[in-house]
Amino acid sequence: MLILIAKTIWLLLPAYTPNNFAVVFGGGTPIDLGKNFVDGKRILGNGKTIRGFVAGVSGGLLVAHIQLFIEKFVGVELFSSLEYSTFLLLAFSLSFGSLCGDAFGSFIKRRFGVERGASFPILDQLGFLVFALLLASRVEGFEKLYTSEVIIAGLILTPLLHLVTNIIAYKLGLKEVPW
Ligand code: CTP
Ligand code: K
Ligand code: MG
Repeated sequence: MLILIAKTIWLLLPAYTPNNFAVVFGGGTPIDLGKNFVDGKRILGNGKTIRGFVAGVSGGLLVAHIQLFIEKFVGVELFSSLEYSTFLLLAFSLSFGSLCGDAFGSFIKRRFGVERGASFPILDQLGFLVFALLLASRVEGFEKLYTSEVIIAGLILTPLLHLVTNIIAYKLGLKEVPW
C-alpha cells in the first residue's frame, strides 16, 4: 500500500510540479491576450500567463530529469527503465498536459462565471491530472509504468494531497483560506 502510494506520487510528480513553477515564475501577458469569449467573459483570465505556461512545462521537465538522476543514484528503475527519448516524450506529455488541463479548467470556470482564483472543486484538483494522463497515455510503454492501480491511486490520492497541502499552507500562514 505504502509502496503504491510512493510509486504513484513519484510517477505523477512531473504532472504535479508544473503549476508550482507557474505560480513562482508566472505573470505578464495572459495566454488569452486579455480577450473575451463569445459569452463576454474572459476566455481564460489573468491567472493563465504565457510565462507561467512556459516556466511550468520547463519546470516539469527539470523535475523529471532530477528524478531520473535520483533513480540512477539509488538504483530504482521507473523512469530510468525507459529509453531516454521515450522518457523525454513522457515527461513533456505529463507537464504540458498538466498545464493544458489547468488552462482548460480555467476556461470552464470562466464559462460558469467563477472568478479568477476562486475554487471549483474536482476540476481544480483533477482536471490537470486527467489531461496529463490522457496525453501521456499516447506514449509507448505508458501502461508498463502507469498501471491501472497507479492511475486509480492517483485519482484518489491527488484530491487528498491537495487538501492536506492546502491545510498545511493555511496553518503556516502561506494561504488565506484552507482550500
Ligand atoms: N499561473 C500562471 N500561468 C499559468 C498558470 C498559473 O502565471 N499558466 C500563476 C498565476 O499567477 C496564477 C497562479 O499561478 O494566479 C495560480 O495558479 P492557478 O491556481 O492555476 O490560477 P488562478 O489564479 O486560481 O486562476 P483560475 O481561477 O483561472 O484557475
Ligand atoms: K488551477
Ligand atoms: Mg487557483
